[in-house]
Amino acid sequence: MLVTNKDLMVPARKNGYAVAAFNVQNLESLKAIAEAATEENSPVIIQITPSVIKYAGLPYISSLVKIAAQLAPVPLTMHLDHGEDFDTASKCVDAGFTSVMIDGSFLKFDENVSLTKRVVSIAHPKGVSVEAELGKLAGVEERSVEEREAILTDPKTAVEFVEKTGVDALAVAIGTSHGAYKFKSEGKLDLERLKLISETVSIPLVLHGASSVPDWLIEKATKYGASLSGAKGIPEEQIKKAISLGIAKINIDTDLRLAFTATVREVLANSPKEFDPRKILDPAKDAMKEVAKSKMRLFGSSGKA
Ligand code: TD3
Ligand code: ZN
Repeated sequence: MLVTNKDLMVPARKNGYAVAAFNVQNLESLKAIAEAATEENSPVIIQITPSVIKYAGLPYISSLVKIAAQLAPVPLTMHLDHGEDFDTASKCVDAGFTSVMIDGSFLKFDENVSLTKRVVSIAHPKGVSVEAELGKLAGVEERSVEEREAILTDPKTAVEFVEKTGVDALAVAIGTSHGAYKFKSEGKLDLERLKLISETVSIPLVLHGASSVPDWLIEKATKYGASLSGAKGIPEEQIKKAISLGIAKINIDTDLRLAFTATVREVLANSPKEFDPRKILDPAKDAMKEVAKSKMRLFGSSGKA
């Protein structure tokens, strides 16, 4: 069934686990996630970025997610990830999304507040959840204290932002960034900052850029020809601590992409005579599913459907 992000995140924060939010691009990634959620008896957030809307087309991708939700025996949501402007969010609300993110993190505080409020004003009357972001997802290694303060989420401002906008979830910047190259040295989150935020902000908190980029995936991809030296993500222990401090939604894209393409490389390398796309994509879908299942277990959402 199709539910809202709020339906999934509020019990998660209350009970100390997090719901995985996985990005989908096509039939294979969607099936990987729906099957993972079914096998783990876990709720899951299916998210779509504006660039996927351009790639697949809104009617195609939203119809696929709706069918997946109808068929799945576990609760699924259809969420816009990093909605870039009011029009995109509004189109997704009209297309039946049950949650939208409006990412005004690049704007000045007051502009972020007013854009977010505008999205809340059209989403809430239709029962659609809204996620917003405060602070910037950028690497903070080797930066001065002042630079870090300008990038990471300020706990006092976070309370004010949530009160002024009425959002359902807040994405915080605590040292993560998107993609496979998050850190040069050891991967580390600003958990002290997260603790301060969660002491005063009671709505569910969201962790973007949360892929762990595990060595075994990099090794597999590299074995079959990928060039990914220097890739580094967030250690799983740090993720667990973040969940204990109020993170209730965790965005994962990179680890799924790595799992999928490493397997495509493996199949092509081992079966040079193969040219049936299904024979290449089905094992890749299964590899993606296994990574999704392991995230559900790590985040504690398995069995919570
Ligand atoms: O919002 N997302 C997914 C879309 C970003 C482009 O990949 C994330 O926060 C995912 O983060 P990660 O660590 O998987 O790149
Ligand atoms: Zn993100």
